[in-house]
Amino acid sequence: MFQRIDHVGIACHNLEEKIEFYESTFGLVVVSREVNEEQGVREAMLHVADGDGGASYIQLLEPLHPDTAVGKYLSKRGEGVHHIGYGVADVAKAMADIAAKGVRLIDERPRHGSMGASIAFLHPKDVGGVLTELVETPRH
Ligand code: V0V
Ligand code: CO
Repeated sequence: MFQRIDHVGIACHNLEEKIEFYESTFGLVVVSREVNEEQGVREAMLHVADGDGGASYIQLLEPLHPDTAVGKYLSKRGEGVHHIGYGVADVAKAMADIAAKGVRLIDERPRHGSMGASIAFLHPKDVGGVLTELVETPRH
């Protein structure tokens, strides 16, 4: 079902500061920046590696407001790993297959994600405390 780890999402207070840290410490390069109003985030994708199933990234996330998914996470837990995004070939099919196994979907239908992807989240309480995202990248 999973092709690769597409990205690891990291919650932070200050996106520009964290980008600077990841660039200067690890030599990673920002390949995309977006504001996603629906998800309540300002985010950047930093390319890590290319593989057979596609590329992998670090996604740095700054909340647009305190009352958002990432804003609440920061106030409760502080900065750190927020979610794991797995690459899938067909997000709608993956959602149906996973829901059939009793895992709650947060999204009833796929949403707009970074770099034109279709994304959907699984509830962390049904995945051992890990917020899990399904990512279908656009076909070229
Ligand atoms: C919350 N919880 C988490 C969590 N966030 N557990 C693990 N990892 C996380 N990131 C736990 C929290 O500690 C609570 O557990 C419980 O879930 C309920 O949390 P809450 O603070 O009351 O918040 P809720 O229920 O209002 O919202 C939690 C959920 C929400 C996961 C439902 O954050 C959500 O809908 N997330 C999906 C959307 C999202 O995260 N968007 C931002 C990334 P206790 O304390 O009760 O035990 S956008 C993105 O990745 C994009 C655009 C992309 O990749 O392209
Ligand atoms: Co993500």
